[in-house]
Amino acid sequence: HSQAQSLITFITLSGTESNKRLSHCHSLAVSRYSFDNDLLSTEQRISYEEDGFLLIKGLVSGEDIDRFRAAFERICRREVQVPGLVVMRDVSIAKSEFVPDQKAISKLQDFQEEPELFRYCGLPQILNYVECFTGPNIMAMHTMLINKPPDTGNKTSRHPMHQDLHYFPFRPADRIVCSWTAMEKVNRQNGCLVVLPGSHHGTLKEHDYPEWEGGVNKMYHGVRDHDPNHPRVHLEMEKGDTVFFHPLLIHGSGMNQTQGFRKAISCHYASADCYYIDVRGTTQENIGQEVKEIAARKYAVDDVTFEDTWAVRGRLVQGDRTNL
Ligand SMILES: O=C(O)CCC(=O)C(=O)O
Repeated sequence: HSQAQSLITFITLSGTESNKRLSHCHSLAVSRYSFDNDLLSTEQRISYEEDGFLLIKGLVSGEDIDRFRAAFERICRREVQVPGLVVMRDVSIAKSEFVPDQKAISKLQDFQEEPELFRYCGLPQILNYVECFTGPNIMAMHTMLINKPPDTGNKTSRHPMHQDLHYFPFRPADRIVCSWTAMEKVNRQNGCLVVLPGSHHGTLKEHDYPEWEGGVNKMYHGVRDHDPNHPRVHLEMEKGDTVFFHPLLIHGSGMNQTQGFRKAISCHYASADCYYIDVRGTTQENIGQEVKEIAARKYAVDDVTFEDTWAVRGRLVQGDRTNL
C-alpha cells in the first residue's frame, strides 16, 4: 500500500519536472536506495537515487562540533585512554621529528568507547536521515574523525578515490550509509570530499594501494581503475553541513594546501538486519587479510576473523540488534 502511495506521489509531484526526470521517476517509483517517509522530499530522494549522495546544510550545531573538537584535543594531549581507539598518523609527518606529536595525528578510528565523540553517532537529526536509507534498526559500524593535515609537499594528505564497501564484509550495500560532517569550512583548498555522482550504480571494484611517489597512508586503498572522464563534484561545505552517501559511491579527497588541519567527523551506519559475507575469493580478500593481521597483533590472538573485527566494534544506536 505505501509503495503504491509513493508511486502516486512521485507521479503527481513530477508533473512539474522535466521529462527526463519524469521518465526516471516512473522507473524509480519503487525506490531502491531509500525508504518513503516524511523527511525526504521527492527531489531529495530522486537525487540520492541518481547521484548516490545527499547534502544537508547546517545539520549539526556549532556547539556540538566544538564539543567534538575538544574531545579530539583531549585525546591528542593523551589526557584520556580510549579502549579500541585507533590513532593514525600521516606517513610523511610521522617520519618528521619537527612536528609536535598531536599534529601528526591524521585520523582517529573506532571511537565507539569515547562517549563525547560517540554522541555524534546518536544525534537524532542524523539518525532521522540515516533511517531513510537503513530502515529503523540501526547499527553504528565504523567511526572516524579525520584531521587532514597540511600537506608536507609529498601529496600524502590526499585520499585516493575509493568505495567504502571495499572495507565492509556485510550486505546489502543499499542498507549501508555514511554520514560525514564538516567540522569547519571545507573547500578545494583544504581538501574537501570529491565524489563521482552516480558511481553507486556500479559494482564493487578492485582496490589496492595506489602507486604514489610520496607514499600512501596505511589502509588508504584506491579504486584500481575508474573512468577519468566521469564528472566530479567537489563538496564544499560549511561547519555542521552533513553529507550522506552510499557505500559504492566512488569518492576521495584532495590535498590540503592550507596551514590548518581540515577536520570532519563521520560514521558508517548499517541496518542491523544486514548479514556478514565471507570475503575469501572476492576483491575484498586483500583488505580482509590486512585487517585480520592488524587485529591479531592488537588483541594478541590469532584466530580472529574479519567478521569478528566488525561485530565487536558495531554499536546499536536505534531499534533492535537483529543480526549484525
Ligand atoms: O575525509 C576525507 O578526507 C575522506 C575520508 C574518506 O573517504 C575515508 O576515510 O574513507
